[in-house]
Amino acid sequence: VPSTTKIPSTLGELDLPTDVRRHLTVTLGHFDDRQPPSSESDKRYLYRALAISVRDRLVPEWQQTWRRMWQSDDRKVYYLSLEFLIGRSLTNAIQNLDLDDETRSAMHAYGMELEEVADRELDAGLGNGGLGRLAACFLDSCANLQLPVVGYGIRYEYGMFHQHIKDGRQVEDPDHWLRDGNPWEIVRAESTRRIRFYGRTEQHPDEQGRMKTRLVDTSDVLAVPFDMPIPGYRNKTINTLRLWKASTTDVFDLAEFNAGSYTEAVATKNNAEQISMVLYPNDASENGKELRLKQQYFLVSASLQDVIDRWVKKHGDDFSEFGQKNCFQLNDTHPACAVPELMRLLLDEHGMEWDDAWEVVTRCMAYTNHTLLPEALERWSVGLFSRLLPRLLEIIYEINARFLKLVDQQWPGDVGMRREMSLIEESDNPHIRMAYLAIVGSFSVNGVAGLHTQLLESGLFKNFAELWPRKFNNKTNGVTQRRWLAHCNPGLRELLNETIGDGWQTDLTKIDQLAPHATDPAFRERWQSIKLENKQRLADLVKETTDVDFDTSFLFDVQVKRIHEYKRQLLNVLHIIHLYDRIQRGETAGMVPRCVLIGGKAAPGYHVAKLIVKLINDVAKVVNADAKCRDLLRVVFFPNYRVSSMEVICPATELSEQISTAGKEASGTGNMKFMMNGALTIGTLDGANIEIRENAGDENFFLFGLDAAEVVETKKEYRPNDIIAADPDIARLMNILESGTFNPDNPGLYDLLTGGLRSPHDPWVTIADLRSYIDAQAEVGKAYQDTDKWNEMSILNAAGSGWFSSDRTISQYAQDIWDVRALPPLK
Ligand code: DL6
Repeated sequence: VPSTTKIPSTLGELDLPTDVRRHLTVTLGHFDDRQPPSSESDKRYLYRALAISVRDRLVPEWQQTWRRMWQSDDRKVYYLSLEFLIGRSLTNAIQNLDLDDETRSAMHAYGMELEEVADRELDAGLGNGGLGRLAACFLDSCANLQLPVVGYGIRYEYGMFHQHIKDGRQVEDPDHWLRDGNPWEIVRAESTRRIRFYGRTEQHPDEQGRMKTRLVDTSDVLAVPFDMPIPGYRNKTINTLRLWKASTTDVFDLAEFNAGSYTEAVATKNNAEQISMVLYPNDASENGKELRLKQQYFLVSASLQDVIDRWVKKHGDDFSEFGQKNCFQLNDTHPACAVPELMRLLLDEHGMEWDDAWEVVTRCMAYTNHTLLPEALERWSVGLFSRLLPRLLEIIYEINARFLKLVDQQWPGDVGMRREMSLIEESDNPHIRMAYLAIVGSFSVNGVAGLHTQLLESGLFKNFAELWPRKFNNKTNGVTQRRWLAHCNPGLRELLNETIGDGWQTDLTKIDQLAPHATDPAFRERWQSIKLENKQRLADLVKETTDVDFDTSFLFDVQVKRIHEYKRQLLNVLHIIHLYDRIQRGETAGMVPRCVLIGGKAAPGYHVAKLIVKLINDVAKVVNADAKCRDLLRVVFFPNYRVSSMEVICPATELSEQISTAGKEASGTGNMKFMMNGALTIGTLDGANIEIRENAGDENFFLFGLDAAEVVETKKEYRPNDIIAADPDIARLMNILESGTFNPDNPGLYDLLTGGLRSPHDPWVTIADLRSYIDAQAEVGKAYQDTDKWNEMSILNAAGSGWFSSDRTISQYAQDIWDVRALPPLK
């Protein structure tokens, strides 16, 4: 479309109901448009027709935003991430485009509520957990702030697995989220890129006779881009998430096909397409798989080529300003190959010299770290790298050689320091340390919460922080209040709008105006009745998915996140067993009735995490079947926890469990979603909990456990068996667990877990924190009994959540790291 052409805000003259009908019958060829739709499949057709109609309404502004982006010479940002945990798009688009009334009445014409239709959308589960969901929140905030940011990721055919529970155990099913098609994507085949794997390097003279390196005999795969719109909030800005799908270079090997080797010919295609077939379902472990490295390089190479191609069209081969005008934010080390790949493109394909190319690279790369667990730091074997990406390995060696000279200058003659800081970990099977590569190649390195950044600087990356103190900075995470409050908690949204105006939806700092209302009895009553409605909505969902009755008069106590030892779901279970023990012994005075919900996925290869899932289910089974517990305790393991279930869980939660071993959780973001929705936190001094407590007020936070420094001290002389023996409550609950109460048919099943708890080498020091946790839970119970006080604390938590908007986080990235401004209006 020529840039002068005015694109109408709706395509054609059709109103929404007519448009839906047209898409249902003409675009989708669905002939049965009876009202209301009679089958599940009819409802899915209706969802798609509505989604396409909404998409029609954002396409014109999407095109305009794209033009605004490229007409300007201002700096651009590319957020490179192997994960974008988007969830659902329809209700988000409806909210941000202000189409609620229209879409609602269009669905009424089909005898359907909007929510019922929207529920047919499958989550885009292209991420594991925190890191992927953060990327999605960030894109939302970038669009809200109208920043020139493009997200780059992979269009996995299968997202995060679907978890179902069989006999208490996690079973994984493939998540074919694209099975009905994806109305939100537009394929841009014209921007397909070629990605080159394997092969070998050779030297050749360029036009000026300089020796240059080139890759030959490679095995190539195509990267085909699919664009997804990221609508800003009512601001006519629609940013882009570009997801790459792998495709073969030739549909079939014709020679083989003609020779009758049909299977072999098709295998080539399948091999190539495997790269974008499935998301690796690991959050913080299991590195080293060849296909995973292929995915990483595939994303990085396609995205860099995309950006460079656009640059060359405008600036030719002059890259002198490329570093000033472009910035790549690496979401953890997964896209760290961007450092040597950009070097390769500049050196080998655009004729630059090393120093100039390095200057460009180190001006435009920035790295975010998301984990303190050393086992989660990526390392790739040199052997694998040399086969798969031989030219990149040569470049990494050269980067390392030059970097080690700098280390020598800083610490002359210190061989130990060279070994410690080298990008190559030397051994019989040497490995590349991807975090070090990312640090050396970036101008900025950030952690995701205050404590996390401090611990990176003083621990994991200490030497680097000493060498380059100004590279390191903190950017405490945030979440988008538009999804995690306005959309998921309509009752609270309306109350906030009425009380403090609707400005908080784009500026969450305004939510502090709630504080004075915390002591107003009438306001507290409304606050509580909204919570009650949300609890009923969750109770219905729990009943539907697990057949357990949640009583809405009980305290709703929730822990949802990936299942991992450091997150200590086990600590939560031990407390449940303690309550169960008290009930059995009739010691229930002052006990507040609770519904405990735990949800999350365990990595399929993580045996201990899967055993924890089984234990939670077994404990739930015993508790829920026990008549004595009926009035005091209910427990569920909520299956297949995902973005769309959190949208129901978090508005209903009253107590948010953030109980990781201090010093292990980088930040957490679920903790922020709960806080915004008025939950109180029981938590350790870990990750962003510390900042949550500061903002909510110490008196509105249930603190327990060792802090990070105390954890380190405790580990020096840790004797959990002594703690157990000295504390009758703990001794009894351990005895209940160890005597097979929850596994009568499977003796010894939980020995691995109980052995871990009792081990002096337990890295998570669960028993050390148990007494303090039980006591803090008792405080929670007491506080809950004073309803007025509890509501006051709840309101003050929401009022203190302004800091945790991803708009704040992204403004800080934009100012301190990216140095970018809002998109100018269209010329
Ligand atoms: O920064 C987002 C999120 C943090 O909130 C969590 O604390 C952290 O565990 C998570 N990290 C990962 C680890 N993946 N890697 N590497 O998901 O990041």
